[in-house]
Amino acid sequence: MADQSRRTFVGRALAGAGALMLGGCYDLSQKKWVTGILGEVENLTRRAQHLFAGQHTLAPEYAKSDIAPVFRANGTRDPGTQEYAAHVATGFVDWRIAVTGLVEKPLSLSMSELKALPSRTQITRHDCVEGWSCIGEWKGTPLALVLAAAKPKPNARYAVFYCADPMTVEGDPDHYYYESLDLAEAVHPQTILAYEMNGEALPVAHGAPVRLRAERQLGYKQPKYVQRIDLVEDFSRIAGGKGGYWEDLGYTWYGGI
Ligand SMILES: Nc1nc2c(c(=O)[nH]1)N[C@H]1C(S)=C(S)[C@@H](COP(=O)(O)O)O[C@H]1N2
Ligand SMILES: [Mo]
Repeated sequence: MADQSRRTFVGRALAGAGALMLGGCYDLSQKKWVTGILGEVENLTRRAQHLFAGQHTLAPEYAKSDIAPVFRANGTRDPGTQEYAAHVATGFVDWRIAVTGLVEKPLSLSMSELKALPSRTQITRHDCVEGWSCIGEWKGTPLALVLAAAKPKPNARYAVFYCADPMTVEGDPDHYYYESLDLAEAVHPQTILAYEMNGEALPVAHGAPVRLRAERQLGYKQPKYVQRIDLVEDFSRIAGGKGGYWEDLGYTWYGGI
């Protein structure tokens, strides 16, 4: 991230946070309801490309030998609610990811339904605006597949991700981490709902049971503990109106690297 002013702002905003550096294909599913999704993905991708021109470049991918021995966890490391603790205790069998809003077919997927979809594995570098990076391997379901299954309506422009971790926001006791991407970024081939990290189930500190990886985006655009994806035309009336928890506090909505 080369934006000096953003870095300075972030540095001030997070003073005391202590940026410690630590060493740094598709397989087809059998599930019946998956049938037809792949064709839908093509339509959706074409439409998104049309809306937002020329966005098909891939983020760099790395070798296994580049994987950081320790991947730093940042922000929420455990949502700490009773509900979340109950999910941890039961191995997330009841965790669901809902797809709502401007879709023809709202969905609610269990983790096993999500994992039954084709997956992608990618070794990428995570860049946080606080000034640290880590390379890790992520496996998950391309978000394009999930969105295509829900059949976005023509006026859907953004995917808003709602997370299970409460954040402290003055005057708003019921506020959770949230983020948003435009549809082009949402259906990018490296945008996945990741449920494995470095070959193991996603740890709690990194967003168990499922977090977003949008590899051309900064760290704060990668929501952990995702429970709902809402397709909207406009996010100006959601929470602080800026499209994400950190955006509402002053970060730019566009978090591309
Ligand atoms: N739900 C949730 N998602 C989140 C955050 C958070 O606090 N809560 N922090 C963000 C930030 S700023 C970063 S850098 C990454 C950190 O991901 P990691 O803990 O896997 O390193 O998660 C992002 N997604
Ligand atoms: Mo971050």
